[in-house]
Amino acid sequence: MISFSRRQFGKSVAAAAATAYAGSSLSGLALAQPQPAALHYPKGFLWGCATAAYQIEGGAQADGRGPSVWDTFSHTPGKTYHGETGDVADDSYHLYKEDVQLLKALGVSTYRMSLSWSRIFPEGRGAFNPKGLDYYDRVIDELLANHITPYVTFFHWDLPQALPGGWQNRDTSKAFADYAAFVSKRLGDRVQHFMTTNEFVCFTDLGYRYGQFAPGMKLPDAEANQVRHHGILAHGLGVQAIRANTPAATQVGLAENATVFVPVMETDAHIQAAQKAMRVGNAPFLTALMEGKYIDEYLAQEGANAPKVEPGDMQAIGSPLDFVGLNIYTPTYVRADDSPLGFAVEPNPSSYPHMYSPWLTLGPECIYWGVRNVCDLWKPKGIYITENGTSSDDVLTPAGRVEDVDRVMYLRNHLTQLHRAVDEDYPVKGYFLWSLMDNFEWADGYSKRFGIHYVDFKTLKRTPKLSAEWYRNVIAQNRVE
Ligand code: GBH
Repeated sequence: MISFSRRQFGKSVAAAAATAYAGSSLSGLALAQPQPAALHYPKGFLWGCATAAYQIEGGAQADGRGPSVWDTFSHTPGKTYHGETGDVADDSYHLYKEDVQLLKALGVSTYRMSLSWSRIFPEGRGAFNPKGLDYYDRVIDELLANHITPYVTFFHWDLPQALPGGWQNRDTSKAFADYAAFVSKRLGDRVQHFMTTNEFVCFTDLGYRYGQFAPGMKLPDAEANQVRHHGILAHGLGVQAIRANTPAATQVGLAENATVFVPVMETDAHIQAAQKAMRVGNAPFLTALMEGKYIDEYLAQEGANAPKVEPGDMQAIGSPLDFVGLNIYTPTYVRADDSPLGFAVEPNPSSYPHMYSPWLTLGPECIYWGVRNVCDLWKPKGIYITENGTSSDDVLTPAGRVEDVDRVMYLRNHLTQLHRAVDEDYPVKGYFLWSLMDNFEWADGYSKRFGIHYVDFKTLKRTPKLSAEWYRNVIAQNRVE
Protein backbone atom coordinates (compact mmCIF):
# COMPACT_ATOMS: atom_id res chain seq x y z
CA MET A 1 0.00 0.00 0.00
CA ILE A 2 1.26 3.47 -0.86
CA SER A 3 1.68 5.68 2.18
CA PHE A 4 1.06 9.42 2.07
CA SER A 5 2.29 12.01 4.53
CA ARG A 6 -0.48 13.91 6.23
CA ARG A 7 -0.05 17.02 4.10
CA GLN A 8 0.25 15.16 0.82
CA PHE A 9 -2.83 13.30 1.74
CA GLY A 10 -4.84 16.39 2.55
CA LYS A 11 -3.50 18.75 -0.07
CA SER A 12 -2.58 16.80 -3.16
CA VAL A 13 -5.69 14.67 -3.26
CA ALA A 14 -7.87 17.72 -2.76
CA ALA A 15 -5.95 19.69 -5.38
CA ALA A 16 -6.18 16.88 -7.90
CA ALA A 17 -9.87 16.55 -7.26
CA ALA A 18 -10.43 20.29 -7.58
CA THR A 19 -8.64 20.26 -10.94
CA ALA A 20 -10.63 17.31 -12.14
CA TYR A 21 -13.92 18.99 -11.29
CA ALA A 22 -12.97 22.55 -12.28
CA GLY A 23 -15.60 24.08 -14.51
CA SER A 24 -18.20 21.52 -13.69
CA SER A 25 -21.07 22.22 -11.34
CA LEU A 26 -19.23 20.15 -8.76
CA SER A 27 -16.24 22.51 -8.52
CA GLY A 28 -17.27 23.76 -5.07
CA LEU A 29 -17.77 20.31 -3.69
CA ALA A 30 -15.49 19.60 -0.75
CA LEU A 31 -14.63 15.98 -1.28
CA ALA A 32 -14.65 13.60 1.60
CA GLN A 33 -11.06 12.78 2.37
CA PRO A 34 -9.88 9.69 4.17
CA GLN A 35 -8.97 10.80 7.68
CA PRO A 36 -5.65 9.68 9.09
CA ALA A 37 -5.86 8.54 12.71
CA ALA A 38 -4.15 11.54 14.28
CA LEU A 39 -4.74 15.18 13.36
CA HIS A 40 -1.60 17.13 14.13
CA TYR A 41 -1.83 20.85 14.80
CA PRO A 42 0.99 23.13 13.62
CA LYS A 43 3.94 23.84 15.86
CA GLY A 44 3.25 26.96 17.92
CA PHE A 45 -0.53 26.56 17.88
CA LEU A 46 -1.79 28.03 21.15
CA TRP A 47 -3.91 25.94 23.46
CA GLY A 48 -5.77 27.69 26.24
CA CYS A 49 -8.80 27.89 28.50
CA ALA A 50 -11.25 30.76 28.95
CA THR A 51 -13.21 32.19 31.88
CA ALA A 52 -14.96 35.47 32.72
CA ALA A 53 -14.75 37.63 35.82
CA TYR A 54 -18.32 37.57 37.09
CA GLN A 55 -18.61 33.85 36.42
CA ILE A 56 -15.61 32.77 38.52
CA GLU A 57 -14.35 35.48 40.85
CA GLY A 58 -16.89 35.89 43.64
CA GLY A 59 -15.51 38.46 46.07
CA ALA A 60 -18.44 40.59 45.02
CA GLN A 61 -17.86 43.12 47.78
CA ALA A 62 -14.19 42.50 48.42
CA ASP A 63 -11.72 45.38 48.56
CA GLY A 64 -14.08 48.08 47.36
CA ARG A 65 -15.59 46.43 44.27
CA GLY A 66 -18.72 48.25 43.09
CA PRO A 67 -21.82 46.37 41.92
CA SER A 68 -22.35 45.49 38.27
CA VAL A 69 -25.66 45.05 36.47
CA TRP A 70 -25.25 41.29 36.95
CA ASP A 71 -25.09 41.72 40.76
CA THR A 72 -28.33 43.66 40.62
CA PHE A 73 -29.99 41.30 38.15
CA SER A 74 -29.02 38.07 39.89
CA HIS A 75 -30.24 39.49 43.22
CA THR A 76 -33.62 40.33 41.67
CA PRO A 77 -36.08 37.49 42.42
CA GLY A 78 -36.99 35.34 39.42
CA LYS A 79 -34.15 36.38 37.14
CA THR A 80 -31.71 33.48 37.57
CA TYR A 81 -32.08 29.77 38.24
CA HIS A 82 -33.05 29.38 41.94
CA GLY A 83 -32.03 33.01 42.48
CA GLU A 84 -28.37 32.07 42.22
CA THR A 85 -25.77 34.86 42.09
CA GLY A 86 -22.07 35.37 41.46
CA ASP A 87 -21.44 36.53 45.05
CA VAL A 88 -19.05 33.62 45.66
CA ALA A 89 -18.98 31.71 42.36
CA ASP A 90 -15.65 29.80 42.28
CA ASP A 91 -14.07 32.33 44.64
CA SER A 92 -11.24 32.71 42.20
CA TYR A 93 -10.75 36.11 43.83
CA HIS A 94 -9.06 34.21 46.65
CA LEU A 95 -8.23 30.88 44.98
CA TYR A 96 -6.57 32.21 41.82
CA LYS A 97 -3.23 30.56 42.63
CA GLU A 98 -4.94 27.20 42.72
CA ASP A 99 -6.58 27.97 39.38
CA VAL A 100 -3.26 28.85 37.80
CA GLN A 101 -2.01 25.45 38.97
CA LEU A 102 -4.97 23.79 37.22
CA LEU A 103 -3.92 25.57 34.04
CA LYS A 104 -0.33 24.53 34.54
CA ALA A 105 -1.29 20.89 35.03
CA LEU A 106 -3.20 21.00 31.73
CA GLY A 107 -0.11 22.32 29.99
CA VAL A 108 -1.90 25.26 28.36
CA SER A 109 0.23 28.09 27.06
CA THR A 110 -2.52 30.73 27.31
CA TYR A 111 -5.42 31.78 29.52
CA ARG A 112 -8.27 34.04 28.47
CA MET A 113 -9.70 36.01 31.41
CA SER A 114 -11.83 39.10 31.79
CA LEU A 115 -11.63 42.08 34.11
CA SER A 116 -14.41 43.24 36.39
CA TRP A 117 -14.73 46.90 35.39
CA SER A 118 -16.45 47.80 38.68
CA ARG A 119 -13.63 46.24 40.71
CA ILE A 120 -11.28 48.80 39.18
CA PHE A 121 -13.72 51.71 38.80
CA PRO A 122 -16.51 50.99 41.32
CA GLU A 123 -18.69 53.65 39.72
CA GLY A 124 -17.63 52.89 36.17
CA ARG A 125 -15.71 56.14 35.84
CA GLY A 126 -14.09 58.66 38.16
CA ALA A 127 -12.61 57.23 41.36
CA PHE A 128 -10.02 54.50 40.77
CA ASN A 129 -9.88 51.58 43.22
CA PRO A 130 -6.21 50.52 43.35
CA LYS A 131 -7.02 47.33 45.27
CA GLY A 132 -9.17 46.15 42.39
CA LEU A 133 -6.37 46.48 39.89
CA ASP A 134 -3.93 44.93 42.39
CA TYR A 135 -5.93 41.70 42.12
CA TYR A 136 -5.37 41.56 38.36
CA ASP A 137 -1.70 42.38 38.86
CA ARG A 138 -1.45 39.35 41.12
CA VAL A 139 -3.28 37.06 38.70
CA ILE A 140 -1.22 38.20 35.73
CA ASP A 141 2.07 37.89 37.61
CA GLU A 142 1.09 34.41 38.77
CA LEU A 143 0.27 33.38 35.19
CA LEU A 144 3.52 34.76 33.83
CA ALA A 145 5.54 33.09 36.61
CA ASN A 146 3.99 29.82 35.41
CA HIS A 147 4.73 30.55 31.73
CA ILE A 148 1.09 31.08 30.80
CA THR A 149 0.29 34.03 28.51
CA PRO A 150 -2.70 36.09 29.62
CA TYR A 151 -5.28 37.18 27.02
CA VAL A 152 -7.37 39.87 28.67
CA THR A 153 -10.98 40.85 27.86
CA PHE A 154 -12.12 44.23 29.17
CA PHE A 155 -15.81 43.58 29.20
CA HIS A 156 -17.69 40.32 29.61
CA TRP A 157 -21.16 41.73 30.41
CA ASP A 158 -20.63 42.99 34.01
CA LEU A 159 -21.33 46.67 33.39
CA PRO A 160 -20.87 48.91 36.45
CA GLN A 161 -24.33 49.50 37.87
CA ALA A 162 -23.51 53.13 38.62
CA LEU A 163 -23.23 54.21 34.98
CA PRO A 164 -26.47 56.12 34.35
CA GLY A 165 -28.64 54.54 31.67
CA GLY A 166 -26.21 51.66 31.08
CA TRP A 167 -25.79 50.89 27.39
CA GLN A 168 -28.77 53.07 26.52
CA ASN A 169 -26.52 56.02 27.20
CA ARG A 170 -23.95 56.91 24.57
CA ASP A 171 -21.64 58.17 27.35
CA THR A 172 -21.14 54.55 28.44
CA SER A 173 -19.14 53.91 25.25
CA LYS A 174 -16.87 56.78 26.19
CA ALA A 175 -16.60 55.54 29.78
CA PHE A 176 -15.56 52.16 28.43
CA ALA A 177 -12.81 53.74 26.32
CA ASP A 178 -11.52 55.67 29.36
CA TYR A 179 -11.47 52.48 31.43
CA ALA A 180 -9.69 50.56 28.64
CA ALA A 181 -7.17 53.38 28.21
CA PHE A 182 -6.30 53.51 31.90
CA VAL A 183 -6.08 49.77 32.45
CA SER A 184 -4.27 48.88 29.21
CA LYS A 185 -1.64 51.45 30.12
CA ARG A 186 -1.15 49.79 33.51
CA LEU A 187 -1.13 46.19 32.24
CA GLY A 188 0.44 46.77 28.85
CA ASP A 189 3.95 46.04 30.10
CA ARG A 190 2.95 42.44 30.78
CA VAL A 191 -0.12 41.79 28.63
CA GLN A 192 0.28 41.76 24.85
CA HIS A 193 -3.19 40.55 23.86
CA PHE A 194 -6.35 42.47 24.63
CA MET A 195 -9.96 41.90 23.70
CA THR A 196 -12.41 44.77 24.02
CA THR A 197 -15.81 43.12 24.47
CA ASN A 198 -17.37 39.69 24.60
CA GLU A 199 -20.45 38.81 22.52
CA PHE A 200 -22.36 41.97 21.64
CA VAL A 201 -25.70 40.24 21.26
CA CYS A 202 -25.64 39.03 24.87
CA PHE A 203 -25.13 42.38 26.58
CA THR A 204 -27.25 44.34 24.09
CA ASP A 205 -30.19 42.33 22.70
CA LEU A 206 -30.46 39.79 25.51
CA GLY A 207 -30.14 42.53 28.12
CA TYR A 208 -32.20 45.31 26.55
CA ARG A 209 -34.49 43.79 23.89
CA TYR A 210 -35.45 40.33 25.18
CA GLY A 211 -34.71 40.79 28.87
CA GLN A 212 -33.35 37.39 29.89
CA PHE A 213 -29.92 38.82 30.74
CA ALA A 214 -28.98 41.89 32.81
CA PRO A 215 -30.36 44.50 33.02
CA GLY A 216 -33.53 42.64 31.99
CA MET A 217 -35.20 45.27 29.81
CA LYS A 218 -37.55 44.86 26.85
CA LEU A 219 -37.10 48.00 24.82
CA PRO A 220 -38.76 48.70 21.48
CA ASP A 221 -36.68 48.09 18.37
CA ALA A 222 -35.40 51.62 17.77
CA GLU A 223 -34.06 51.90 21.31
CA ALA A 224 -32.68 48.38 21.33
CA ASN A 225 -30.88 49.07 18.03
CA GLN A 226 -29.35 52.16 19.61
CA VAL A 227 -28.07 49.99 22.47
CA ARG A 228 -26.39 47.74 19.89
CA HIS A 229 -24.78 50.79 18.34
CA HIS A 230 -23.40 51.95 21.70
CA GLY A 231 -22.00 48.46 22.24
CA ILE A 232 -20.04 48.39 19.01
CA LEU A 233 -19.05 52.03 19.46
CA ALA A 234 -17.55 51.11 22.83
CA HIS A 235 -15.53 48.43 21.08
CA GLY A 236 -14.29 50.88 18.44
CA LEU A 237 -13.36 53.61 20.90
CA GLY A 238 -11.79 50.91 23.07
CA VAL A 239 -9.54 49.70 20.24
CA GLN A 240 -8.33 53.26 19.70
CA ALA A 241 -7.78 53.76 23.44
CA ILE A 242 -5.79 50.55 23.84
CA ARG A 243 -3.61 51.31 20.83
CA ALA A 244 -2.89 54.80 22.13
CA ASN A 245 -1.75 53.49 25.51
CA THR A 246 0.20 50.33 24.78
CA PRO A 247 3.38 49.41 22.88
CA ALA A 248 3.09 49.06 19.11
CA ALA A 249 3.36 45.26 19.22
CA THR A 250 0.24 44.89 21.37
CA GLN A 251 -2.42 42.79 19.67
CA VAL A 252 -6.00 44.04 19.86
CA GLY A 253 -9.18 42.18 18.96
CA LEU A 254 -12.45 41.07 20.48
CA ALA A 255 -14.39 37.93 21.26
CA GLU A 256 -17.58 37.67 19.25
CA ASN A 257 -20.24 35.00 18.95
CA ALA A 258 -21.14 35.67 15.36
CA THR A 259 -24.01 33.49 14.26
CA VAL A 260 -22.30 30.78 12.25
CA PHE A 261 -24.14 29.81 9.10
CA VAL A 262 -23.33 26.34 7.84
CA PRO A 263 -24.27 25.23 4.32
CA VAL A 264 -26.77 22.36 4.45
CA MET A 265 -24.52 20.63 1.95
CA GLU A 266 -21.20 21.55 0.47
CA THR A 267 -22.13 22.59 -3.04
CA ASP A 268 -21.20 25.95 -4.57
CA ALA A 269 -24.67 27.39 -4.27
CA HIS A 270 -25.14 26.51 -0.61
CA ILE A 271 -21.60 27.58 0.28
CA GLN A 272 -22.29 30.98 -1.32
CA ALA A 273 -25.59 31.19 0.55
CA ALA A 274 -23.85 30.50 3.88
CA GLN A 275 -21.32 33.24 3.20
CA LYS A 276 -24.04 35.75 2.35
CA ALA A 277 -26.01 34.74 5.42
CA MET A 278 -22.92 35.21 7.56
CA ARG A 279 -22.57 38.80 6.34
CA VAL A 280 -26.25 39.73 6.54
CA GLY A 281 -27.02 37.75 9.67
CA ASN A 282 -24.25 39.48 11.60
CA ALA A 283 -24.83 42.94 10.12
CA PRO A 284 -25.33 44.88 13.37
CA PHE A 285 -22.16 43.53 14.94
CA LEU A 286 -19.23 41.75 13.28
CA THR A 287 -20.09 42.91 9.77
CA ALA A 288 -20.23 46.53 10.95
CA LEU A 289 -16.80 46.15 12.58
CA MET A 290 -15.22 44.47 9.58
CA GLU A 291 -16.67 46.85 6.99
CA GLY A 292 -16.90 50.07 9.01
CA LYS A 293 -20.53 50.56 8.03
CA TYR A 294 -24.05 49.28 8.42
CA ILE A 295 -24.71 47.37 5.24
CA ASP A 296 -27.72 48.21 3.06
CA GLU A 297 -29.56 45.01 3.95
CA TYR A 298 -29.52 45.95 7.65
CA LEU A 299 -30.56 49.54 7.05
CA ALA A 300 -33.38 48.38 4.80
CA GLN A 301 -34.52 45.81 7.33
CA GLU A 302 -34.59 48.26 10.24
CA GLY A 303 -35.93 51.25 8.28
CA ALA A 304 -36.96 54.02 10.67
CA ASN A 305 -35.62 51.97 13.59
CA ALA A 306 -32.04 52.02 12.30
CA PRO A 307 -29.50 53.34 14.83
CA LYS A 308 -28.58 57.00 14.94
CA VAL A 309 -24.97 57.38 13.98
CA GLU A 310 -22.79 60.41 14.72
CA PRO A 311 -19.86 61.55 12.57
CA GLY A 312 -16.76 59.48 13.28
CA ASP A 313 -18.67 56.56 14.83
CA MET A 314 -18.32 54.17 11.93
CA GLN A 315 -14.67 54.98 11.49
CA ALA A 316 -14.02 54.09 15.13
CA ILE A 317 -16.18 50.96 14.85
CA GLY A 318 -14.20 49.88 11.79
CA SER A 319 -10.81 50.32 13.49
CA PRO A 320 -8.42 47.70 12.09
CA LEU A 321 -7.95 44.69 14.35
CA ASP A 322 -4.99 42.38 14.84
CA PHE A 323 -7.26 39.40 15.28
CA VAL A 324 -10.87 38.34 15.45
CA GLY A 325 -11.83 36.03 18.30
CA LEU A 326 -14.76 33.75 17.62
CA ASN A 327 -16.82 32.11 20.35
CA ILE A 328 -18.29 29.12 18.57
CA TYR A 329 -20.70 26.61 20.05
CA THR A 330 -23.46 25.80 17.67
CA PRO A 331 -24.45 25.90 13.96
CA THR A 332 -27.25 27.63 12.07
CA TYR A 333 -27.94 25.73 8.86
CA VAL A 334 -28.71 27.62 5.70
CA ARG A 335 -29.53 26.82 2.10
CA ALA A 336 -29.57 28.72 -1.15
CA ASP A 337 -32.95 29.86 -2.40
CA ASP A 338 -34.32 32.36 -4.90
CA SER A 339 -35.48 34.97 -2.39
CA PRO A 340 -33.98 38.49 -2.76
CA LEU A 341 -31.29 37.72 -0.17
CA GLY A 342 -30.50 34.39 -1.82
CA PHE A 343 -30.61 32.24 1.28
CA ALA A 344 -33.01 30.70 3.76
CA VAL A 345 -32.25 29.62 7.30
CA GLU A 346 -33.24 26.03 8.05
CA PRO A 347 -35.24 25.60 11.24
CA ASN A 348 -34.05 22.72 13.40
CA PRO A 349 -36.58 19.95 13.85
CA SER A 350 -37.37 19.25 17.49
CA SER A 351 -35.52 15.95 17.15
CA TYR A 352 -32.29 17.81 16.36
CA PRO A 353 -29.49 16.61 18.71
CA HIS A 354 -28.33 19.01 21.36
CA MET A 355 -26.12 19.06 24.41
CA TYR A 356 -27.23 19.67 28.01
CA SER A 357 -28.21 23.31 27.43
CA PRO A 358 -31.28 23.42 25.16
CA TRP A 359 -29.77 26.15 22.93
CA LEU A 360 -26.60 24.12 22.37
CA THR A 361 -27.44 22.15 19.23
CA LEU A 362 -24.72 19.90 17.94
CA GLY A 363 -22.95 20.45 14.62
CA PRO A 364 -19.16 20.47 14.97
CA GLU A 365 -18.64 21.66 11.39
CA CYS A 366 -19.73 25.10 12.65
CA ILE A 367 -16.21 25.70 13.91
CA TYR A 368 -14.81 25.14 10.41
CA TRP A 369 -17.48 27.26 8.68
CA GLY A 370 -17.20 30.03 11.25
CA VAL A 371 -13.53 30.41 10.48
CA ARG A 372 -13.93 29.95 6.73
CA ASN A 373 -16.81 32.38 6.27
CA VAL A 374 -15.17 35.11 8.35
CA CYS A 375 -11.83 34.68 6.57
CA ASP A 376 -13.29 34.50 3.07
CA LEU A 377 -15.48 37.56 3.67
CA TRP A 378 -13.07 39.84 5.50
CA LYS A 379 -9.53 38.40 5.48
CA PRO A 380 -8.69 39.15 9.14
CA LYS A 381 -5.00 38.98 10.05
CA GLY A 382 -5.59 36.29 12.59
CA ILE A 383 -8.34 34.20 14.13
CA TYR A 384 -8.61 32.71 17.58
CA ILE A 385 -11.34 30.46 18.79
CA THR A 386 -11.88 32.44 21.98
CA GLU A 387 -14.53 30.03 23.32
CA ASN A 388 -15.76 26.55 22.51
CA GLY A 389 -17.17 23.98 24.88
CA THR A 390 -20.33 22.44 26.24
CA SER A 391 -22.45 21.89 29.31
CA SER A 392 -22.89 18.34 30.52
CA ASP A 393 -24.92 16.66 33.26
CA ASP A 394 -21.76 16.01 35.25
CA VAL A 395 -21.86 13.82 38.33
CA LEU A 396 -19.00 13.45 40.75
CA THR A 397 -18.76 9.77 41.69
CA PRO A 398 -17.88 8.65 45.22
CA ALA A 399 -14.49 7.70 43.76
CA GLY A 400 -14.01 11.36 42.84
CA ARG A 401 -14.35 10.99 39.07
CA VAL A 402 -16.47 12.81 36.48
CA GLU A 403 -16.91 10.76 33.33
CA ASP A 404 -17.98 13.49 30.93
CA VAL A 405 -17.73 11.41 27.78
CA ASP A 406 -20.28 13.65 26.04
CA ARG A 407 -18.01 16.68 26.56
CA VAL A 408 -15.04 14.70 25.24
CA MET A 409 -17.13 13.74 22.21
CA TYR A 410 -18.13 17.37 21.65
CA LEU A 411 -14.58 18.69 21.96
CA ARG A 412 -13.01 15.95 19.84
CA ASN A 413 -15.43 16.59 17.01
CA HIS A 414 -14.97 20.36 17.13
CA LEU A 415 -11.19 20.09 17.19
CA THR A 416 -11.34 17.68 14.25
CA GLN A 417 -13.34 20.26 12.30
CA LEU A 418 -11.07 23.11 13.41
CA HIS A 419 -8.16 21.10 12.09
CA ARG A 420 -9.75 21.17 8.68
CA ALA A 421 -9.61 24.99 8.78
CA VAL A 422 -5.99 24.94 9.94
CA ASP A 423 -5.07 22.44 7.25
CA GLU A 424 -6.60 24.69 4.60
CA ASP A 425 -4.29 27.47 5.85
CA TYR A 426 -6.88 29.75 7.43
CA PRO A 427 -4.89 31.82 9.96
CA VAL A 428 -6.14 30.17 13.16
CA LYS A 429 -3.60 30.89 15.87
CA GLY A 430 -5.13 29.35 18.95
CA TYR A 431 -8.05 27.75 20.75
CA PHE A 432 -9.51 28.59 24.16
CA LEU A 433 -11.72 25.94 25.68
CA TRP A 434 -14.76 27.20 27.60
CA SER A 435 -14.27 26.65 30.39
CA LEU A 436 -11.43 25.95 32.79
CA MET A 437 -13.94 25.08 35.51
CA ASP A 438 -17.65 25.00 36.27
CA ASN A 439 -18.91 28.49 37.04
CA PHE A 440 -21.87 30.86 37.25
CA GLU A 441 -23.69 30.25 33.97
CA TRP A 442 -25.60 33.56 33.95
CA ALA A 443 -29.40 33.10 33.97
CA ASP A 444 -28.87 29.34 34.37
CA GLY A 445 -27.05 29.92 37.65
CA TYR A 446 -25.00 26.86 38.68
CA SER A 447 -27.38 24.41 36.99
CA LYS A 448 -25.30 24.14 33.82
CA ARG A 449 -21.67 23.09 34.15
CA PHE A 450 -19.27 24.00 31.31
CA GLY A 451 -15.96 23.25 33.06
CA ILE A 452 -13.35 20.63 32.42
CA HIS A 453 -12.79 20.83 36.17
CA TYR A 454 -15.72 19.99 38.41
CA VAL A 455 -16.40 22.53 41.15
CA ASP A 456 -18.20 21.54 44.33
CA PHE A 457 -19.96 24.83 44.99
CA LYS A 458 -20.19 24.10 48.73
CA THR A 459 -16.53 23.34 49.38
CA LEU A 460 -15.15 25.04 46.21
CA LYS A 461 -13.00 21.97 45.62
CA ARG A 462 -11.90 21.61 41.99
CA THR A 463 -11.63 18.11 40.47
CA PRO A 464 -10.38 17.39 36.95
CA LYS A 465 -12.98 15.66 34.78
CA LEU A 466 -12.23 13.06 32.11
CA SER A 467 -12.28 15.96 29.63
CA ALA A 468 -9.39 17.65 31.47
CA GLU A 469 -7.34 14.49 31.12
CA TRP A 470 -8.30 14.30 27.45
CA TYR A 471 -7.41 17.97 26.81
CA ARG A 472 -4.06 17.55 28.59
CA ASN A 473 -3.26 14.78 26.11
CA VAL A 474 -4.32 16.87 23.13
CA ILE A 475 -2.00 19.65 24.28
CA ALA A 476 0.92 17.36 25.11
CA GLN A 477 0.75 15.66 21.70
CA ASN A 478 -0.40 18.78 19.82
CA ARG A 479 -2.93 16.62 18.04
CA VAL A 480 -6.48 15.34 18.25
CA GLU A 481 -7.26 11.69 18.06
C1 GBH B 1 -20.86 32.20 25.97
O1 GBH B 1 -22.07 32.58 25.37
C2 GBH B 1 -20.45 33.21 27.01
O2 GBH B 1 -19.42 34.05 26.52
C3 GBH B 1 -20.02 32.60 28.30
O3 GBH B 1 -19.96 33.58 29.29
C4 GBH B 1 -20.96 31.47 28.66
O4 GBH B 1 -20.71 30.94 29.93
C5 GBH B 1 -20.80 30.40 27.61
O5 GBH B 1 -21.06 30.90 26.35
C6 GBH B 1 -21.73 29.21 27.80
O6 GBH B 1 -23.05 29.62 27.66
O7 GBH B 1 -31.42 32.21 27.20
O8 GBH B 1 -31.92 30.13 26.11
O9 GBH B 1 -32.04 32.20 24.88
C7 GBH B 1 -22.54 31.70 24.37
C8 GBH B 1 -23.71 32.25 23.63
C9 GBH B 1 -25.77 33.30 23.99
C10 GBH B 1 -25.55 31.04 24.61
C11 GBH B 1 -26.98 33.42 24.89
C12 GBH B 1 -26.78 31.14 25.49
C13 GBH B 1 -28.86 32.31 25.79
C14 GBH B 1 -29.77 31.19 25.48
N1 GBH B 1 -24.87 32.32 24.50
N2 GBH B 1 -27.68 32.16 24.96
S1 GBH B 1 -31.41 31.45 25.96
